[in-house]
Amino acid sequence: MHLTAARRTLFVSAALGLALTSAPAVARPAVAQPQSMVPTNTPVKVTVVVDGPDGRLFKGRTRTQGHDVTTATGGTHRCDGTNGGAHPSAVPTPTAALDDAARKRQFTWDGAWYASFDDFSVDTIKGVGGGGAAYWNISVNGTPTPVGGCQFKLNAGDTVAFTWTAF
Ligand code: B12
Repeated sequence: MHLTAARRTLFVSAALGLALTSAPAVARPAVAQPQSMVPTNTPVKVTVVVDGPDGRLFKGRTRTQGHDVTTATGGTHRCDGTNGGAHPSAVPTPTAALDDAARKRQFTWDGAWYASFDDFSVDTIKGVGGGGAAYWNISVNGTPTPVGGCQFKLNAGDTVAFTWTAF
């Protein structure tokens, strides 16, 4: 039988459509993200504890990420783990967590800025300082941090403690 050009086109199109719809789905290979593109400063929930000379001054869960911090004595500086080149990209940090808890629960803290460490020293919390006899120790999950509070990376669920500690 003789097929017209139009019929032939229709037939070929239908056959092609059927072939395409019945073709098995091809899984796309997972594309690995370069390390530099993985977001590291996603907000995390941590517990912030402040223990003073006469007992607990604060304990609370705080949502935090690395951010610029402003203190009366030290001014405004980044506090996101890139301080001192500690981390290649921004991360949540202990001092930023203290800052977030203080803002949320409306208590004060202060700290001097040390350009030599590219970090704040946490000097007073809720008006309590060391008075030359003590300092605010920073620990994460019970271990004192080997670096200042803007250089250490916090992970979700961590407990960061600021503990008034006599010399
Ligand atoms: C003595 C000392 C302290 C004393 C300082 C007060 C005092 N009465 O002397 C105290 C006990 C308070 C202290 C605390 C801490 N320290 Co300290 N400290 C030192 C040490 C051994 C000597 C500093 C010194 O006297 N320098 C000589 C003077 C003339 O110079 P200065 O610039 O005026 O010194 C001042 C600063 O160093 C400042 N300071 C001391 N420690 C720290 C830490 C940070 C992050 C900042 C910003 C400032 C600061 O206090 C000094 C006196 O005013 C150094 C080690 C070293 N070799 O430098 C570590 C050192 C500076 N400390 C260090 C650390 C990690 C801390 C803490 C964060 C520990 C913690 N997990 O709690 C805390 C700070 C917490 C906070 N509240 O912010 C690290 C800093 C590393 C870094 N890259 O951040 C160092 C280098 C030790 C180390 N691990 O190698 N410290």
